[in-house]
Formats: sequence, structure tokens, C-alpha cells
Amino acid sequence: MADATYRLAGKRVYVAGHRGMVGSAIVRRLEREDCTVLQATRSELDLTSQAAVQAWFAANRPDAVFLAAAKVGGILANDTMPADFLYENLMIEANIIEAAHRNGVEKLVFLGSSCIYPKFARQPIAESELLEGALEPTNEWYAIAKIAGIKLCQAYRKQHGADFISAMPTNLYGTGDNYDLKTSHVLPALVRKVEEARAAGAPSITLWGSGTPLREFLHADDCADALVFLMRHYSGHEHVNVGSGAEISIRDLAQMIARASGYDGAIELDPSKPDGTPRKLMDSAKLRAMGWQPSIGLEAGIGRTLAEFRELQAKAE
Ligand code: GFB
Repeated sequence: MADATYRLAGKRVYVAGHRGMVGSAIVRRLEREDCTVLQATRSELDLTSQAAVQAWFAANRPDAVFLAAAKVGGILANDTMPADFLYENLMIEANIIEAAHRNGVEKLVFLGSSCIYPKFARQPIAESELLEGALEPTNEWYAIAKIAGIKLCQAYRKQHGADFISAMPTNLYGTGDNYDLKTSHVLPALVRKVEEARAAGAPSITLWGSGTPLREFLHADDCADALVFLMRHYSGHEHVNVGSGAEISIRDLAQMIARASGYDGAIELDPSKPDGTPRKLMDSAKLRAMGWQPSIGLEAGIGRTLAEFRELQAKAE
């Protein structure tokens, strides 16, 4: 285990984005630490307003920050709302990082995404692949904003000695995910498609694209655990990959979800929808070497997600 570089005990810890999937997982994880968690809802604090963010930091004086607030979405949302993904994410991260610096925040963890890497990055993707090639066009807007966030942390570290670090999680899923088929990521979309097809006795479900892209999935609770680990144990210029190390094709993922759900219909393809990056497996050796590893396997995570989706459906009825 790496030496602790930052102690959370007795600290005021702001979780930006506490209503989101990762932010809410961080809040649950921090219940096990002896710290005070600070949160602000969207109506209390508009993170795209520089003045509002400065005022909130001056009034609330956090010691540490998890920057998990972001405009996020799946491949189609990224591809159809490029201005929102670029503008909102740049504003949120620039405002929070500058306010954290001005108000003496001791430690900040910025949350990025594996889409920061080139479309055809060498696999598994090491941290050193950043800016080595052209980005995947469907999500370059989001990727550019997240790369800017990494660079902001590095710049404040270099110029001001701020202990701001960046973590790059792989494709995430988990409690509180977005199940809207137009804007969601693939795993919650397939959970919804399979469950609805089973309930309706439908003969098939349809996947976007070719079904051949490979993705690596990590449960948001594992991600939150890794982020708390990094806040405590890592202080460095380079960002750190946070992955599970296991990859699966989209078609195999659909089959795994169908099996878990008890759905035996056919799986069809809609080639008019984009595939995105062909393969996105991160090399998380750096994090593993520090002593962290995930604890929720994909089958167990899908089981939990199906149960949570069924609960949501039951509540809605
Ligand atoms: O999860 P996803 O939207 O994001 O799509 P990315 C992953 C793959 O699943 C793509 C396919 O090849 C999709 O075409 N897919 C199949 C589907 N059926 C579906 C479906 O019903 N819904 C969705 N959403 N996909 C995102 C980036 O890329 O990943 C973000 O756009 C971010 O910026 C995020 O980085 C982690 O992995 O392709």
C-alpha cells in the first residue's frame, strides 16, 4: 500500500456533482470516513457561474474537493450536443479549480474519462497515450473539455504548488444511472431494452452499431472507492487510469444482460448508429501498483443493476 499523502479525518470535503452517479457513490463511500461532506444542489449553486462558485467556496471553505460534476451522456448525446458538452464542462472545471486554488483547498481530485485518449490508442491504454493521436469524433468535444481539466490541474500544480490530481475512469455504470435511451450509455440502455422486451414478450432487441466494439466497464461504487484511495494516497502531475482490466464486446454484453434478465429473444443490429472507438481498454497498472483493485465483477454488477432497475420500474407503476 502506498504511503498516505492526505488525511481525510476532520476535513470538510466538497463533492461537486453529488446527485450524479459517481458523485452520489463518492458521498456513500465518504460515510465510512471521519469527515464532513459538503454538497450544493443545482438551484443552490450554478457551477457554470464563476461568481457563484467563487462565493460558495469563500462561504463554505472546503479543505478537499472531488470534482465529479459534469455534463455526461452516451455516444449519441455526445454526438448531437457538442456545444453543451464542451461549454458546460469547460466552465464547471475552470470555475471549481480556480475557486479551489483561491480559497486554499488542500487537495482536489478531478474526474475525467477514458475518451480523452486517441481513437486508435495502443491497447491497453497507458496514461502516456494522452495527446499521441487524433480523438474519436463522436466525443471529441467532451474529450477536449476533460483534457483541459487535466491540464488545469497540472498547471495549478506547476505554477502554484496546488495538490490537484486527475483520475480517468473507464466506462462506468451503477446506482443512479441514466436510463433514458436517447442520452444514456450502453449498459443502462441495454438493461432497459432487455427488461422491457422481456416484460412485453417482444421477439428481439436492437443494438446500435455493429455490436463489435470492445468496452471495459467499472461499477460506480468501485470508481468512488478508487477516487477516495487516490485522494489519500496519490499526489502527482500525471493523471491515473481507473479501470477494471476486463473488456467485453457490446454484443457479448447484451447477451450477458439478457441471460441475467431471463430474456431469450434475438439480438438485432442498427448499423445507422455509430460504433465510436473500436476498442477502449485502459492500462490501470499504475493504480494497481499503488495497492487498489476493484471488487465488483461485471456479472455481479449487472445483477445489482437489474434489481435496481426493476425497483425503479415498480416505483414508477
Ligand atoms: O456507452 P456508449 O454510449 O459510449 O456506447 P462510448 C458504447 C457502444 O455501445 C457504442 C453501442 O459502440 C454504441 O454504438 N451501443 C449499442 C449502444 N446499443 C446501444 C444503446 O442502446 N445505447 C448506447 N448508448 N450505446 C462514450 C462517450 O462513448 O463513453 C463519452 O461518448 C464518455 O464521451 C463515455 O467517454 C464513457 O463508450 O462509445
